[in-house]
Amino acid sequence: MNDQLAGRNLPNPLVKPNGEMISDSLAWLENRSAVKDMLCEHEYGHLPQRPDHLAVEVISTDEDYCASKAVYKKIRLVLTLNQSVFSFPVDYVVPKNGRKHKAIVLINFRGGIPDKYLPSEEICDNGFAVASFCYEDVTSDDGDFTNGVCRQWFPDGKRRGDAAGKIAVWAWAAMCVMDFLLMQEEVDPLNIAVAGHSRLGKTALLAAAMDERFSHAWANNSGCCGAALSRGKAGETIERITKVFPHWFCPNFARYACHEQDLPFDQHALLALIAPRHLYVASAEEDLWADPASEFLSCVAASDAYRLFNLAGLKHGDAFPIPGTSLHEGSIGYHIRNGSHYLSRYDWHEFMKYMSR
Ligand code: GTR
Repeated sequence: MNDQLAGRNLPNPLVKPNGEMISDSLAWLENRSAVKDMLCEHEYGHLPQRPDHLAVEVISTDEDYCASKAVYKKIRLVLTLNQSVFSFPVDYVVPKNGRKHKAIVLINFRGGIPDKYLPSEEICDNGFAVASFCYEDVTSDDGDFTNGVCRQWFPDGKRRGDAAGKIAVWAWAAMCVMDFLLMQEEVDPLNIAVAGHSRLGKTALLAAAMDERFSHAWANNSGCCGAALSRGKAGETIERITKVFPHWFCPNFARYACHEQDLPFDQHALLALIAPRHLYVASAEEDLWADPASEFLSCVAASDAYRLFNLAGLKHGDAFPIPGTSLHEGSIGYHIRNGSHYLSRYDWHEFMKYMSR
């Protein structure tokens, strides 16, 4: 594994720009904001400022959801930003047994429950609360920055080189859902995960890197500019992703198309920002566009930051894991399953097992 990593020529997030080595957890925590700034400046853009005020409007309540095992609330989060108001809907389901529950924020492709990516009954049966929102209810998945919440920040639709891309905006919205969950007394505030699949897996990683209130991050098949290393990556590359989805990133990121070696970091720096909290990366064997090997190696590389906290990071063997393998012992969890790009029941069950440990 070390040979494979050496071949990628990765910048070390534990070395400061002045060459000083970070060798303990305190120095790492002090340097975190510099690493965050670097990722924002060159790749995702700076996240907009937090709302001045957040209110919750309940649209409907079903006290008898799933044979009365759970409560299902449809709500709107009403955010005040510089004197204007923006709101978006959230679906919230919580088991009905008077206990405090671990919770998951799912950034989803669609609203409403259940959904093919959101098996709400099984999630409750495993003892979790879940709050999910549709990413396009926050802002559209295209280059138009004048709609949804983006209208507040980019009235003429123009962005500076380091301004938020859409991934940063969706991550910002996940942080607002975290604000909501922290107001729910049936939620355990120390066990709240952020999760997403594919482009929304990239988003979940950014949300957890930026917001330490998330105790767990789960990126499913997140690939390029998500969990996967950019240097030496197979499948989707920075050149391709910045051509097809330039709006996901800040304008500065286009510089690195075909020049990943010039980036002052690689994706394991994003993962390292989640240390010492729990990180979970899931790959699929046939998802070669995302490149499972680059997702796995990135977890191995990010483990250095966990070791500063005397944590193992990813506990793995000498070979690349084969499909059907789950590595659940460390503070970084990982699995690879058979099949293609998808957020499956298998993925949910493995993640919930990991988060229940
Ligand atoms: C693909 C994209 C990937 C991934 C995926 C998705 O087309 O190239 O980076 O994010 O979309 O979100 O479904």
